[in-house]
Amino acid sequence: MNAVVIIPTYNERENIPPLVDALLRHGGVRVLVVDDQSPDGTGAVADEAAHTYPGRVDVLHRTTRRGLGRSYIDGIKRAIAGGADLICQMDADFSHDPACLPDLLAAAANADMVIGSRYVPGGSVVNWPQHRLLLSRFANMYVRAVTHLKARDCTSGYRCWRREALASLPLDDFVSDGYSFLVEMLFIASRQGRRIVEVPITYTERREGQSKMSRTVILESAITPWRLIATRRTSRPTAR
Ligand SMILES: Nc1nc2c(ncn2[C@@H]2O[C@H](COP(=O)(O)OP(=O)(O)O)[C@@H](O)[C@H]2O)c(=O)[nH]1
Ligand SMILES: [Mg+2]
Repeated sequence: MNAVVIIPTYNERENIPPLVDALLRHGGVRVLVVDDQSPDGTGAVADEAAHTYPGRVDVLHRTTRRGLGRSYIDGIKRAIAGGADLICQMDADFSHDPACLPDLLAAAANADMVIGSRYVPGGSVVNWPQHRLLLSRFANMYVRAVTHLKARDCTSGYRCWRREALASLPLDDFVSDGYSFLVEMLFIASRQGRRIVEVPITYTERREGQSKMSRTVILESAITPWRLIATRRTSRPTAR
């Protein structure tokens, strides 16, 4: 197996060393940290991890405008250029359990895109305050209602893609640059007729560091589904 896990980071210095240790226990897995010049020095901590695990940890230090979507675009391009067969996405904060990674990787044998899902049978959310859970449940209902996506967890950031499916997304034409990027990826993959499956995960609220969820993020997430259905009616797979 030849898999890369892309981890976007902004102020995650406490999380990166234990997360990298946990992920690299799985054979055939490499890690790509995409850091946005975190003021807390996450970039340097990730460089140390790269030094500890030569050839298995790579760090992309972004210097242009920060953003989750932009970070993923740069990371995905690097992962594809690096020849990975399976490319995963996960948060740095341990809300996505590294122990679930083999389930996602295994499910990619019969799917183009695998979603680590909180909202399928067997999935769950631990330690989230009521308002955060309601926001997430509402966001999913909203996205599904507007876009007609079938997935139960359209906003999950724990995912595994087969390389071809990811490489055929028109990354340079994406309309969202924040968290909505995740919904846009799923929407386009679905329009392209990709096989999308969900595997249950237990999502646990972060213990270290702080969430970057903000009003701007929520506003962009409210608008994006409408923009997607307005501008993406004709998306078809593009051979790359
Ligand atoms: N590179 C990069 N990573 C980001 C940015 N914003 C958030 N992240 C990372 O994206 C992941 C999810 O963010 P988080 O704050 O945990 O959001 P939440 O889980 O929705 O509360 C974490 O790994 C963050 O460090 C950003 O602007 N740039
Ligand atoms: Mg988080």
